[in-house]
Amino acid sequence: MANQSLIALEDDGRIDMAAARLSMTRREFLQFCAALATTLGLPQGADAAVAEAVATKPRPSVIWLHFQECTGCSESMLRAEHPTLEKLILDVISLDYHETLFAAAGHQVEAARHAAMEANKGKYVLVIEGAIPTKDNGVYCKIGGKTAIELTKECAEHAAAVIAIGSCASWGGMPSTDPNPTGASGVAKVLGKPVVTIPGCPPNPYNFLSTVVHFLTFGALPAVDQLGRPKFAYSRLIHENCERRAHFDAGRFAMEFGDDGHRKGYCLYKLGCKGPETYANCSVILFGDAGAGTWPVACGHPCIGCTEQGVGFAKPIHTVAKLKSIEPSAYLPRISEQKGVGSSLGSAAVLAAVAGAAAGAGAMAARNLGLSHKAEELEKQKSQNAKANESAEA
Ligand code: FSX
Ligand code: SF4
Ligand code: F3S
Repeated sequence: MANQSLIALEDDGRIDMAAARLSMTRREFLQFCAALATTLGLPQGADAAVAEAVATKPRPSVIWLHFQECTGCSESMLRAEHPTLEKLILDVISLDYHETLFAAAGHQVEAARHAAMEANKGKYVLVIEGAIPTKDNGVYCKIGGKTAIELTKECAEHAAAVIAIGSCASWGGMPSTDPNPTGASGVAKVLGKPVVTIPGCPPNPYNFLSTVVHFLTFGALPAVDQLGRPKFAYSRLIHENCERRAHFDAGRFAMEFGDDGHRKGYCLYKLGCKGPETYANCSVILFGDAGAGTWPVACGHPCIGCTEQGVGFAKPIHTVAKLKSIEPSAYLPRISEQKGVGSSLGSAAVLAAVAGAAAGAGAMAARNLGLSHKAEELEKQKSQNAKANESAEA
């Protein structure tokens, strides 16, 4: 059935302008918004609302604080392999304060934060990266003379929404590892109220982008689970959609790194893979933009459960996981069948239909756009080389 809402946007000049801004064609832009709506599990027709919002709505002001962390969240968001992802993120938000990216320092940068918060009072989104040390009145992390506790409370007071990005900000993550000498805690614990969390160490930037696009489109954050994680991304176990799952079901396991089973791509359960007790969409949308198969398990390393409180940074890496579901996958290929290389937007969309809301078609679309940019660059290079050869021969 034709999507009338999207067709209605065909002659809308604002869509052309937005596509040009993002160096996309109109088709790529609409395709991307449709895929993003699928990722978010939105009903049919919502893709037009997403496209209109991304094209026309004022970008929400974002205040981004850093506490105890490695800056991996910002790094993974801004250092994608190709320009599409960070361009999209920086196009849908107005990053008005970010300690790592700001050129200014000292009082100047503090003044910028105050000015942005004042100008957007009640409307800005507060993003917190890193854990908050709570021991000894929070003395272990101070910025501009204020503790992370004070800054969190001050900035959250007039925020329209608070997002804890990364496992550190979500519940303490790596800095809270036993014996947690600084009392590293998550944002919700410090504020005493729930916030949206996007765990992962680092988290997948597509999950942040999709969350912000939801806020931009509907003025509200997406539905979350009991730990504050958006359901569209964290409602399924990694194990449910893992490409090695057929080996698990058939009892084929790698027993040691580098052994025959490991080299053949067998299941990593016995090496300590925490996929069976970790909720996240890594096995569906993969990770980063470095090419096909880029997520821990595909690279041959067990999932350490970085998105799961009580698993990542809590359980030893090589202890076996608790099985939360033993039902075999209904749609992944059996081990006797050829496995494709990487996923396509089409396969992600089919997966969305089968697996429900959390398939991450938007991530696939952005990835494919990046790959098509790469293909274009290669083509350009080829024709330049051909021309150079022609003129050399002449
Ligand atoms: Fe690092 Fe972020 Fe891990 Fe933490 O990501 S990648 S230590 S979740 O806060 O910078
Ligand atoms: Fe994949 Fe790990 Fe599950 Fe094996 S245990 S199927 S490697 S998620
Ligand atoms: Fe983390 Fe496991 Fe995904 S280690 S990145 S949750 S595969």
